Amino acid sequence: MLLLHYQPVLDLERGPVGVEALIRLHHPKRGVLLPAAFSRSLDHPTLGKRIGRLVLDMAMTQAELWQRQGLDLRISVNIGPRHLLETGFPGDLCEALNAHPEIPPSRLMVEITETAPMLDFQRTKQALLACGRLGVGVALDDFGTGNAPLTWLQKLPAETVKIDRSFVREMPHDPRSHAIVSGMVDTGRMAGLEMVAAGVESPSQVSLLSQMACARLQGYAIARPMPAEEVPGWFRSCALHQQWGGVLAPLSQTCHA
Ligand code: G
Ligand code: MN
Repeated sequence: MLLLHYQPVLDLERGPVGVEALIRLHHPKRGVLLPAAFSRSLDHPTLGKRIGRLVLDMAMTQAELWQRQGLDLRISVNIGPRHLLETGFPGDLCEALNAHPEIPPSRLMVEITETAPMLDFQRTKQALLACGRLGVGVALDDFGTGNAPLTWLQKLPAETVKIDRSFVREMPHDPRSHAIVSGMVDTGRMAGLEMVAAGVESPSQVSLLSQMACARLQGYAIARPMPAEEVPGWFRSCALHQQWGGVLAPLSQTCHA
């Protein structure tokens, strides 16, 4: 059975801002499996699209449940290249939004990796423009690795960029990774983009990112992906902390899931 876990994104100045929906498979014998264990199904020509539609609907249904509990969360959904590049993708997005009218489209964000623009740049651009027309946000995920050129920052209609965890991981002990992250954060800020550092695992990474004024963080240092029912409690306990800048110690004691 497919299920979603949710990983919070923390803004060091404003507190927690949203969650990313992460797909998992509940295997009767092997327990909860990560996407790598069933990537063939996710990439499958027809199954990939069906899973994508299901995930959109599950995430929106969950957002609606949280909203009824007074929790207005921005929710990010990872969209695979097969689904994004289908002509029916904007229609699927529209359907998911229409099925959950209580959730404003701006609360939904679509995350895409480099694969879709590498396969078909123009079509990716059209799909992302369609997201924008619907009022849905767009994030470029795992940014900076593989073949993601800076032209994409220039030409793709995205307002959020997620800095790949490989740079964040090396940053404390590798000056080049530090320089790359710092450069990406500055470039993003000057371009009016919202920069999110992904895979933040340690207090030293948090303090370096905070010094660079990269306010949005996601990773084990903030919270591990968690089942939906744990999310309201996590947000409540985090709301008790008014000061976020560099305060990972109290954060990890109370908010670490
Ligand atoms: O590329 P994307 O951001 O969609 O990947 C999310 C995946 O990364 C999830 O499967 C999640 O479990 C994992 N993840 C989340 N936070 C961390 C982290 O701090 N470190 C590492 N190594 N993996 C993480
Ligand atoms: Mn993602």
